[in-house]
Amino acid sequence: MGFREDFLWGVATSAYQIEGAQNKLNKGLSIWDVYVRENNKIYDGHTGDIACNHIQTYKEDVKMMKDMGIKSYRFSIDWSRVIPDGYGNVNEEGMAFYDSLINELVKAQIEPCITLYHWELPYEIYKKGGWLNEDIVQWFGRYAGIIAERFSDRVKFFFTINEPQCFIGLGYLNGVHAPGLKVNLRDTFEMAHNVMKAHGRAVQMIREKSKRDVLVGYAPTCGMTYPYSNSKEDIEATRKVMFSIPEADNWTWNISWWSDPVILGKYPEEGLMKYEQYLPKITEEDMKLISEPIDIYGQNIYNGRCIRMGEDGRPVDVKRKDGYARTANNWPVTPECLYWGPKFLYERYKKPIYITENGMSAHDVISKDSHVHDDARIEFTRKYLSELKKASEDGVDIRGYFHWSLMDNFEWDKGYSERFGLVYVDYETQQRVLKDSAYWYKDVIKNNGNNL
Ligand code: GCO
Repeated sequence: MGFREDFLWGVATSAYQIEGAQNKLNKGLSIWDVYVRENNKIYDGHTGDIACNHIQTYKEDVKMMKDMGIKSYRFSIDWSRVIPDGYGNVNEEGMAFYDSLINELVKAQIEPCITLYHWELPYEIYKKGGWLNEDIVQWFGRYAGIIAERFSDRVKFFFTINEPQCFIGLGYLNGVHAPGLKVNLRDTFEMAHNVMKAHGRAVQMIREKSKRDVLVGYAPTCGMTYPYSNSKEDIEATRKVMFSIPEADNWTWNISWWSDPVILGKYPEEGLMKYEQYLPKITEEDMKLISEPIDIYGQNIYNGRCIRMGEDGRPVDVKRKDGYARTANNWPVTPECLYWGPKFLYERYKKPIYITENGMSAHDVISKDSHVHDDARIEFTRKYLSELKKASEDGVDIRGYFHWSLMDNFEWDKGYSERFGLVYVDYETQQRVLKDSAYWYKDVIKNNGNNL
């Protein structure tokens, strides 16, 4: 009982959020490099220029992970660092960095998991239309193949795209993430379709170029749902809401539009009807490409909505009580979503699940005793992991958990004002301090979660 023997206990980061050295090692510009320089877009004018300086400290950072007992590290490759314009020459200096990082991980017996796209769209591709230009399907595929060919001898796990909901929704609808646009709905649907085709092409290329059998996955996100009570009616209402299709003005934030095509090979009927007037041409060939079989399914899960069945037989959102527990960035603390989310996802998609991100932001401080006492993060993670364990015991095929994040980092439009790490980063000195939660997590890993 509990978690599988070979459960993958990990931590996650992404390139722009930690690497720094944005204009070094012959890196090309990405949309984030440009966006952070626009006026008033990012909290207090912060940028990822230095971030956690990971490009220079990666050896120490890997050692730190080893000391924390971490079994697996999910990191992303910055497309613009390895192919500066996105489609042309490969930048050896950029490749050499990831090569060396992977070697360090292997030496430390930490399983490397690569995310290919955690939002660093090469600026040159953006200038050519970015996700609206269908050529991106081939460009992204080529990039994926180059990475697989070079690293698959040491890397077994490849996740194609991270949170398409966010980079399309926040980047092109709400305009709060790079490139900061508010475009029309038609364009966003077309971009989304290209994103999924690019994912499919990447899966093909990873298989074609890999030097051995690898595991290929996808890492979307979304608000989960959980029932108000264990009554059949509430559970049914919750399941329904989880896969429901929102109104068009909020369309990107959902699960089934982004996962049904990839895993089930078709867009959800409800969406095809609701969004008909905005959709691009969708061919059978597209659907075949999009649903190129994957091995594993990643989900970034942070919180969820509580649902019950209403008197009139329609699901309703249960209002949270005043003073409901929230993290520093005001996200509700809803551990149940790590039970019900994976359970519903597994029922529908029947793929092995990895929680590719979960964690919380807190206003951490270094205490007088030089430690960081982040009890709230320990309690948060204990509760969430206990729910995940329950799901695993109920037969949901859960294979791994990656805490977001290894260390405090650049939280997109919020800059460095949010701290998500198990490790505290003093940005002035680049000193790392293991928070109490890091020691606690080490113990959880050692006991395979049996001491939660
Ligand atoms: C996301 C990204 C991460 C975030 C994390 C906390 O979910 O937006 O994958 O890069 O930093 O989720 O917001």
